[in-house]
Amino acid sequence: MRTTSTTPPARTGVTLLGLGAMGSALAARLLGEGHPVTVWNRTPGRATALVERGAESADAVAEAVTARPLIVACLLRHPSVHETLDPVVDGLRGRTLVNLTTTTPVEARELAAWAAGYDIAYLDGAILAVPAMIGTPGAQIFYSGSQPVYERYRGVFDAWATSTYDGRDAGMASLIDLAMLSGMYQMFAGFFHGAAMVGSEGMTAARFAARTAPFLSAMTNGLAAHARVIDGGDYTAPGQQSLEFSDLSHLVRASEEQGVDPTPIAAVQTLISRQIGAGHGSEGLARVYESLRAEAAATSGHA
Ligand code: FVH
Repeated sequence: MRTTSTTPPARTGVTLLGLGAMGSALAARLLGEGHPVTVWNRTPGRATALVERGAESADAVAEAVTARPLIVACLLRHPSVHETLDPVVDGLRGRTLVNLTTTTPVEARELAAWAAGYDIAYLDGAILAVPAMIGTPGAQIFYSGSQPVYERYRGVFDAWATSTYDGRDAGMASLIDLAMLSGMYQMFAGFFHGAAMVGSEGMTAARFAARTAPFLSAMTNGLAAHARVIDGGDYTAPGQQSLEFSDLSHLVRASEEQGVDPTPIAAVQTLISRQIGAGHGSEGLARVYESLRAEAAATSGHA
């Protein structure tokens, strides 16, 4: 098969920095797919099983970053990336860094700018999977930043998960990831609150989960309709549940009457009350979105 200069070799050599639960899973998957892999971890002793499967273990991070053309960081948070790479940045010049460490969008953009200053091709990534899912169709990894890097190393990325490229803004993958996780954890908080409410009368969380899971799953069918209203900006359009109808003070009261902390549902009621108080009671529930954007814009300049 004729290869072009942009076609990576059949099996790309990869350096994996960070052999925690996720980094180890990423390295193991690449080994299983026949990629040459060099691994490094701050605390020695985490590479044994991977070396037995054929990985090269680098004692020093300076050795690790010069061992392969593609360097993947799977550390802990933003500071750990700089702590690891700042001392060896000269070895990274002209190479490619894919950062799968969880960072905020602003931190991802900072790393992209830092990389550009040292002629390092940079792609940020956000993993939506637990380690055991790596290599299975259910795993997702979002990428943003250098599109040439994304296209050049798709063979590596697709070995790990279903890959999505979210554009040249290096912060976008992280933003989408954290926004989705925000919805997930608020759903979990709602479940924990509901379980506490029924638990106050002796219903087990398991029985409540069996009742509420199908309901919550069905309610996600309404997200697209809310999205159409938000994107269209017309909260007066017919067919919406009004904010007044959505007043949740009775849910807050019921929680308190059961002796259950109403914090999760009280937060939603606060958002609804804010819109009603501003005179939008007859408009659709989705107008809560405008409160959330207004608050953010007031403090971070994203008007
Ligand atoms: N595990 C998961 O389910 C989630 C799924 C979604 C994405 N996350 C993110 O992946 C990054 C790594 O997560 P992890 O599960 O591998 O985390 P740990 O098992 O705690 O391993 C952390 C590794 O990072 C190294 N490390 C921490 N601080 C530093 C530092 N200052 N300098 C250098 N390395 C550092 C740590 O090394 P050591 O403690 O063994 O010496 C581990 O290799 C993470 O961003 C998740 O949010 C996983």
